[in-house]
Amino acid sequence: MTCSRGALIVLEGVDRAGKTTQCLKLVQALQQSGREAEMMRFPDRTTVIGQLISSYLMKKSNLEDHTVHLLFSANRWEMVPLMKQKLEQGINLVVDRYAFSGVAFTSAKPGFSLEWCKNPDVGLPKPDLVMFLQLNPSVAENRGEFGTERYETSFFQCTVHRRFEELMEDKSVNWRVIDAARSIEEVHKDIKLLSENIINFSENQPIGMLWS
Ligand code: ADP
Ligand code: 2DT
Repeated sequence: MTCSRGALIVLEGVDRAGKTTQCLKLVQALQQSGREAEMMRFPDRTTVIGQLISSYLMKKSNLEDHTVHLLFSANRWEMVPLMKQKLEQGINLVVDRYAFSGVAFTSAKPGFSLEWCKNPDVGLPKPDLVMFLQLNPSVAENRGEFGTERYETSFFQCTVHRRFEELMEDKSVNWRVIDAARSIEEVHKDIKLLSENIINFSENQPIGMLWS
């Protein structure tokens, strides 16, 4: 028996744009409507590579900038067999950050081009839909104090936001910009509708390869 595949749906955006809140709500809504759906997040801090990344983010260790970029990418590649298996089983994957965060954050550091940063992630399963939760970093700041992890400063977040905007110029990726300044429910309504549409559209399409 053939079964239609699940969709790969990614949420991106700067810190506190509401990605985690919306991923959780989307998975719940999809499940309630009878669809199979699971959430994933990157970095996945549970693996050996993820623990190296987590220690770096918590400033418990220092890693050279190219090295940590490649570790973030490796942390995605190590999940690819599982992701493909789930998608082929018809499970929709809702992913909190993906390669786009990888590129936006590293290329916000001096001396890193978008092109160099994209390379290690070329060929990853291509998301059927990437929703960018658009929120002015100054509004995001009002959603609570920054934490103590690396990258959690307004200056860095503003540069990351600009890099995301450059990435969104690439029309080979199915980007949708969501106004994340509205209420949680209003944002959710848009995300749910776009997701349901892409799930129906993708079910008989092959899984694509990112940036290739
Ligand atoms: P992210 O995963 O993008 O960092 P979170 O989902 O963790 O963001 O949300 C960050 C904070 O902002 C949380 O306290 C959350 O409850 C709050 N929040 C999320 N979405 C909204 C919204 N639309 N309006 C106001 N506050 C929000
Ligand atoms: P959270 O776990 O709170 O989302 O923070 N990052 C993420 C990178 O620098 N490169 C990547 O490839 C990814 C996926 C964004 C994780 C932090 O790590 C950054 C914030």
